[in-house]
Amino acid sequence: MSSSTSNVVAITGHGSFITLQSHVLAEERRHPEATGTLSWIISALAISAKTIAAKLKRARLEDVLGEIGSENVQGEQQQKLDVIANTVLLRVLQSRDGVAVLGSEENDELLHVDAEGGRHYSVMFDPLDGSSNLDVGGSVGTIFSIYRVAEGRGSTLLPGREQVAAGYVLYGSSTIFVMTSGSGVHMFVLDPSIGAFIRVAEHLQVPARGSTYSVNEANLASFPEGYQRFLAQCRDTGFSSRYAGAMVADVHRVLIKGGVFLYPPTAKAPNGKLRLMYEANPMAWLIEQAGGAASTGRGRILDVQPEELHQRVPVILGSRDTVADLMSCLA
Ligand code: P6P
Repeated sequence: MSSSTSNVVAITGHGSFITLQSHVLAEERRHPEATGTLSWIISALAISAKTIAAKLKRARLEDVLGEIGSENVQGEQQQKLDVIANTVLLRVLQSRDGVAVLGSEENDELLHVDAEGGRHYSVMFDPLDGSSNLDVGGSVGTIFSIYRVAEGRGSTLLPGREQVAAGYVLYGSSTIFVMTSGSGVHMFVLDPSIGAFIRVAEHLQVPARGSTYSVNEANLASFPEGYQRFLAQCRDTGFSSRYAGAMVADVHRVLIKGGVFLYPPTAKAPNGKLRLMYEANPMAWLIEQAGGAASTGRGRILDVQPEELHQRVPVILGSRDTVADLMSCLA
C-alpha cells in the first residue's frame, strides 16, 4: 500500500475517498448529453437509504416493529416500517425534478408526478424487501429500477432491458448500496461517521460457477420436475444451501460468492412470487452486468414485456455456468 493510501486509511479507516455522489457525477461526465437529472434521482435514493437505515437501527427502541394490521396490494401484511420506508421514498423522489412516474410495491397503482421540463424518468421500487425479517433482526433491503420516460408515455411499463439504472440497498451488518447504470456493477458502504456511501468495489463479477443454491425448499414438492432434478444434482455434488428469505440478502450473496438464487413456480404462486418490475428486473440487470445470467426458466427476465405493475415471474439468477446447468434440466 502506497504511503498516500496508508495516510488515507489512517484518516478515514478505508483507502477511498470516492463517494457514491462522486462516482455518479463521474459517470454523468462520461455522457455529454446528460443533464444531471438521473444523478439527482440516484442522490435521492441515497438520502432515502440513509434515512431508512437510521430508522431501522432504532426500530425496536422506538417500537416501530410489527404489523400495522392492514394488507398491501399483494395481500401481504404491511409492517410499520414498510409504510415508513415507502413514505420516505415517495416524498424524497417526488421532490426531485425529472421524476415523472413512481411505482411501488406498497402502492396499488403507478403514481404520476408533475415533472418539470427536461428529461423524465420513472422509478420502480420495493421500499423494504423482506420486511418480515425485521422482527427477528434479519437483513432487509430496498430495490430500485429506473427508466427514461418518453414524452407522453408515462403509463407504459417497459421491459427490463430498457432500464437506465438499477440497484439495491442491503440493510445488514452494514448498509451497502449496489448499483449499475450500464457500465458494470459498483458497491458502496455507508460510513455512518461521515454519513457518506464510500465506494469499496467496482466492476463486480459473479463467479462463473458457484456451489451454493438459495431457494425456499419448503416449496420443493410443488416445483416443476426440472427444478427438483437440478436441486438433487446440487445436493449430490456438495452444494451448500443458504436462504435469508429476503431477496436483497440472497442476491447479494450470489453477486459476491456465486451460486444461484431461485424462486420457481409453486402451487401457491404458479408464476413465482417475485415481482417483475421492482424485484426481478433490477436484480436481473445487476447480475447480467456482473457477468451472470437471469432467466424466468423460459427466457431472459429482461425481455419480459410487462402487462401490469405487480405482475410476478419465476426467477433464476446467478453464476452463468450454474444457471446453464439448471436451464438444461428445465429443457
Ligand atoms: P418466501 C420477501 O417477502 C420476498 O418478496 C423476497 O424478498 C424473498 O426472496 C421472498 O419474498 C421470500 O419468499 O415464500 O420464501 O417467504
